[in-house]
Amino acid sequence: MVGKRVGLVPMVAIVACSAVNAGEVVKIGHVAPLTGGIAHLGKDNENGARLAIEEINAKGLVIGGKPIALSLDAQDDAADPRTATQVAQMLVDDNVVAVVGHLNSGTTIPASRIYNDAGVVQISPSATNPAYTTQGYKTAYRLVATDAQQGPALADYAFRKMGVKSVAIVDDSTAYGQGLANEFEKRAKALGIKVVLHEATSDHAVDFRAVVTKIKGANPDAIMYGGMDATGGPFAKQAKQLGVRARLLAGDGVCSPKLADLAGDATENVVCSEAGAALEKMPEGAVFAAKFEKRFGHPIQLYSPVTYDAVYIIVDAMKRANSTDRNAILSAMQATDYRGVTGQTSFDRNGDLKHGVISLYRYVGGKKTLLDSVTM
Ligand code: ABU
Repeated sequence: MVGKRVGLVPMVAIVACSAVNAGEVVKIGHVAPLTGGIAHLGKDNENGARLAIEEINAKGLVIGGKPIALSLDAQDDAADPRTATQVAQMLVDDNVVAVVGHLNSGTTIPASRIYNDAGVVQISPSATNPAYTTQGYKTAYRLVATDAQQGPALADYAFRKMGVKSVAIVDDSTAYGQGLANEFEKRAKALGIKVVLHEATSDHAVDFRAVVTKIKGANPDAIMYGGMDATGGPFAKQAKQLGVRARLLAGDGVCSPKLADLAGDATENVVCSEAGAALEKMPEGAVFAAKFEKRFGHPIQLYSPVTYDAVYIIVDAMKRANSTDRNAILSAMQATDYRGVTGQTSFDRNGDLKHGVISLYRYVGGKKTLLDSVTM
């Protein structure tokens, strides 16, 4: 059994005192960037997982006849692929039974080899690059749709609902930003949208004036930005400042409430997607949002409902396996059929959702407003 015994309290007393003094501590890892430009998204993910663990512990968890206390082993990978693999190895060595993470595709994918080698279930709540689940790793699971769904959904919306006929594409050269931009480009071209240029920047870029000037010269109907809000916000702002009137299309990495702070009134120009159901369409979305805000003192950003469900899905696997052993959890994962805050979760044979959803938004008065939902 993984974990360690706490103190020498008799078992009867342990059970009577429920999870507060439970005998067995079982660690679940969580990894996301807690430093750097997207730390707000990382903390949001972490807090979703934390809320689930606190609830489960408060209710009391018994597995294999033993009371269990869950502990969140929360780590920072700084959105850096190398740090991600180091942190993954540390979590494996620290005997976590499963991991929720990582946030970025560029960290989730390299870390997945380490979890696979150790037989540790990994559930990414937000990495959308399709390659994560096509490596043949039995440990890799994902709770959002992929960019092979998100990119085409954005292009379809731009073409059919916004009348976009020409587009400039800019990506941040990451596994996520570049991958999403490429998926968007493929569908855009198939629809007959003219791609006037495709430029690469970086996920640390702050000055977009050169690329924006180039785009201005090409005068497209829309710009598609593949990247996160930390760079997408300044990009949108600088485009507006330089007089670009094209609409800005972006994926889930940009589609946060914080975009309104980062892009100012240029936010009104943005149409973005989330790789999951909209909070208002989730069966327990409003209840979750209220609980989260009460606990942490601020609203959710993006994928905290997903990390919350990820913890419950791991615990559901533990219950069905009647074990907290890594291998037993892994064996039970594939048969998951769990109804949580985000809806019903079951996995295909790669570990992807059987039924992904893409939600499309715009910003009205700085607030995300749902435009459309597409079931894939
Ligand atoms: N899906 C958006 C952010 C995470 C990532 O895939 O890199």
